[in-house]
Amino acid sequence: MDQSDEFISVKVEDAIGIVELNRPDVLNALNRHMVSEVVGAFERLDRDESVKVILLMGRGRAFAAGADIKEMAGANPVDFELLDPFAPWDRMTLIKKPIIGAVHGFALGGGFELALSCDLLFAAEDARFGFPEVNLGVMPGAGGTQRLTKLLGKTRAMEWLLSGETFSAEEALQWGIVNRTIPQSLLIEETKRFARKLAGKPPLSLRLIKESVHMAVDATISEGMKQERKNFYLLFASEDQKEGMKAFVEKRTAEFKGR
Ligand code: CO8
Repeated sequence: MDQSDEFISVKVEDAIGIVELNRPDVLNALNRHMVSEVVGAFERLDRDESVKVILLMGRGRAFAAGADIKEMAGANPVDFELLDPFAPWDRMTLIKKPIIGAVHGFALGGGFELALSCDLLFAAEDARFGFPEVNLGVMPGAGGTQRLTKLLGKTRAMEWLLSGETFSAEEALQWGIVNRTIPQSLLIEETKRFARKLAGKPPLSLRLIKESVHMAVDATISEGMKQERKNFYLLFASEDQKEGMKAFVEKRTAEFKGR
């Protein structure tokens, strides 16, 4: 889609914007430029009206084995302050369309954080997740300590973050980190099938449901309920609400326009 992308490839297929991490020689280790490309692609796909859902996957034998250690090794705090490497990560939280991550092989460190930035995660049965930063004398920096703890609770998050050990797709499923596990050979096919299902839904509903669910993670129940109600009211200003309810009454399939 954008010829200037060096470390990712992007295409649109059946209303699904597919972003593929493309540094397989280093297990898709995320350098700064690559993270900017991923977020730039998400933003373009978010603006593209022909795209309803975004899918993120990795080429080669891993989803992503973490931030690029070779790029980071010589950094100092002043470099970080000036380069502001987490600014693109912050922009990721502003994407309105659902992002589905399809994870196979390793999702470690920054790669796991990228997976946790997705709205839904489908994992190949061989996938392995973990935060090995502790073994390098550092720690997660793109939300890992916060997101893992919200998902698993303090007890398990402490164990995995302090030990740096990896866990399996099956464990990730049991703990609610991934939505489902799929045999590796079927991962992309099954994830696309689910993405196509979402792509048939009214886009405004998807957008406001996503916003409301994210609100629930950070806000108090009463703040979240207020936001949910406003979003519910807002959808009654859409043509898709009129069409969706009319189609139900007329016993036909609705044709949604995203307005
Ligand atoms: N950075 C740079 N290169 C990497 C990385 C990485 N994270 N992971 C793998 N590679 C490279 C290897 O150096 C190797 O390159 P080469 O062929 O040139 O030697 C190639 O990928 C293949 O790797 P291996 O030969 O090691 O493959 P194995 O199957 O033997 O092992 C492992 C796979 C277990 C995944 C192993 O590669 C490994 O331990 N990788 C590092 C995992 C790690 O520590 N990740 C955390 C990095 S720190 C981090 O993510 C901090 C996040 C902070 C915020 C995010 C900002 C973007």
